Amino acid sequence: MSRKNKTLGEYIIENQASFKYTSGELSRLINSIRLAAKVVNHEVNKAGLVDIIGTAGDTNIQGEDQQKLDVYANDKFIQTLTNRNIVCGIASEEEDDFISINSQDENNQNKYVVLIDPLDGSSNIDVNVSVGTIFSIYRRITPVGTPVKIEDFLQKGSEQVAAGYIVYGTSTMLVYTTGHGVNGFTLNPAIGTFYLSHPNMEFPKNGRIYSVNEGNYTHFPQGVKNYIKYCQMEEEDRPYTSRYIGSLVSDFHRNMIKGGVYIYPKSSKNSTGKLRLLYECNPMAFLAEQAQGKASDGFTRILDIKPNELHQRVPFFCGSKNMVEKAEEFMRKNP
Ligand code: AHM
Ligand code: MG
Repeated sequence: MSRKNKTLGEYIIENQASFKYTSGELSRLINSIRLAAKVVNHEVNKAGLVDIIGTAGDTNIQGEDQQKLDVYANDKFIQTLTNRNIVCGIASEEEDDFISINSQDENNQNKYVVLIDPLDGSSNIDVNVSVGTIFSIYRRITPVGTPVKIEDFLQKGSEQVAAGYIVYGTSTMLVYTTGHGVNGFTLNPAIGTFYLSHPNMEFPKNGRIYSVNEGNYTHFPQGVKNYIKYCQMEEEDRPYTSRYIGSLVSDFHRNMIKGGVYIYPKSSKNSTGKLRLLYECNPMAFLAEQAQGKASDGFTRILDIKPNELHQRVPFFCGSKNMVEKAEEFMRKNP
């Protein structure tokens, strides 16, 4: 990658004026995510070399094993955001409750809360498959200078001011939006700098990839079963190709570049699906819409759902607009 590409730091400064609120606080916040991403990237990349893979012997609120790297990434992001005194609250997949940040400064004027999945797809870590970090940023709704409350976190996705992900893949990328399209930055590991490599990312309107865990097929709603059969049918530009990494960030990233749909539906075993609304689906939905794609729970726009709890789960249909709409058509007929 040549030096003429803009760095993420330069991009943030140049585009600060286009943010809805221009105090520079959001820029500092994105900058601190950039910093934590580099630290986590360093650790993820040496996962095979040192004794860091495996479980930490603990479980998170959903009763899942926490991998050591989940814990590490969680600590790093929380540490960075806390130390730099930028946000007033953080919610994380790895924390049972939200964290209220008491600034040293009595007149803490911090306005932003961050919701984060520090290391998504962590079952892929010990087999050297891409994992990711997902983040979502809101302005608090309770008065500045007071401790944050749950309602600061339970805002509709449409209220997000920024969202993004980091994919730790064959190369490490940070992809984010502040509501003015989606831009992707690739890390040059030799010098530790992110460069703008994918300006104005957009989902192709149509795609030929469907990403769904077909192992759960028998438990899927009839609408999803019929849509999968439709994808496999020998007709027009079909059959489509099936690609499922089991790492939301990576599946989303590939589908945005190549055109495709990601589906994690409800099932007879799990009435609300698996993915978490606040720190997985909402940020991805915001990115999808900013990239001309679409995201719904099969019926309703994800960003319009009013959350009622921090770790709420929701069925997720996300990707190329026409593909999501086709899947929704099947869902309406056979919910
Ligand atoms: P996690 O937050 O525990 O890592 O779970 C989320 C992940 C997504 O990245 C991925 O798309 C999905 O779970 C895969 O689930 P499954 O193995 O059930 O197909
Ligand atoms: Mg996750």
